[in-house]
Amino acid sequence: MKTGLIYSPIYLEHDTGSHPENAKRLEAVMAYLKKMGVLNRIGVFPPRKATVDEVALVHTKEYITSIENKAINGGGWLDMDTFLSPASFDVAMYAVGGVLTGIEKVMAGELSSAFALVRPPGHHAGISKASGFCIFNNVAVAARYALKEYKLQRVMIVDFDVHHGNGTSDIFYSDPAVLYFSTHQYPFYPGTGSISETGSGEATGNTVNIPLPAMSGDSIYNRVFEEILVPIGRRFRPQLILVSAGYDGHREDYLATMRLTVDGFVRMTATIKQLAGELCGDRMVFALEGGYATESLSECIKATLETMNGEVNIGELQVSKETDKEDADSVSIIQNARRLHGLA
Ligand code: OKP
Ligand code: ZN
Repeated sequence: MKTGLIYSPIYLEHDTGSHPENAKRLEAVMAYLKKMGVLNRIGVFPPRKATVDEVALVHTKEYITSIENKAINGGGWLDMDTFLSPASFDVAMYAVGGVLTGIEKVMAGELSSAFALVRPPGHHAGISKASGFCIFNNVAVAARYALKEYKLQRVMIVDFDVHHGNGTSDIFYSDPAVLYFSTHQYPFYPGTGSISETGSGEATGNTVNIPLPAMSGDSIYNRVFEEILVPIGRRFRPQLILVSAGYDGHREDYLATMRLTVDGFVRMTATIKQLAGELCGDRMVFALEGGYATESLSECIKATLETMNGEVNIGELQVSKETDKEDADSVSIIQNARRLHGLA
């Protein structure tokens, strides 16, 4: 079975001008996928629009209505970083809907996995708050939708965006049905995501933060995925894996200072795919979060799709070590996280 890409040019209509999170990102990605022949092998499916009731699985109706009204009145800034254009409410409903479309096709067995190439991103959005370029929390709504609509008991969210997904983390902090795993540069925007945030009540242990020092690269991320994500996933036994796929940890990205290369993203994707194969019949849905250097963003997404679709020979990949900072700091973070989460 195949991987599908969920995309529509409607996503270009969230008009943020020259903001780093702008329409050129997806234009560049689609042009590159086309030029490189990827779209001959991976089908493109249009997203549906999410309903207000679906978005309200996470967000308050008051918040949803306030965004709709602000857009009707011409839009404006929602916080210091987050812009709403007149079309942005509709586009944001399609961004949530894109991830829901991916879930529907994967759950129906029409696709083995899906990548929702959406904007605006979602992982900083809280139940009644836009922030960090995010309006609605696309992946969080998708997790709740999958639990409800398909009567699942356990969904795992893997967030490899370079920023901590504080919105997603807050939403599921005490929800035992959702395991939230995040790697992120730390200390860094938005400031949350320390290793000691592990969830609360019945969900204690179901929030797994791996805060990494600036300049971390392929080898340290690979160790984190093999030594922490794999055993955490096997213990939690998700029935579906959702991925907040942000590419701003790439070494060329100008919003952060990590050192990942395309091969690093391939390895992370391959590890997630291996877990999905072992635990949940391959079912995984990726949704775009960050990634602002359009050239590396395009290369990373191409490589992610090819890896998801089983076209990459993982055995031949080298983990580049030269420039990585795999120092005492990051090694001790892995050891501390393993101990804290009962893996060592
Ligand atoms: C969105 B995503 C201080 C700088 C804030 C916001 C970054 C949002 C990133 N005002 N920068 O996670 O890629
Ligand atoms: Zn980010």
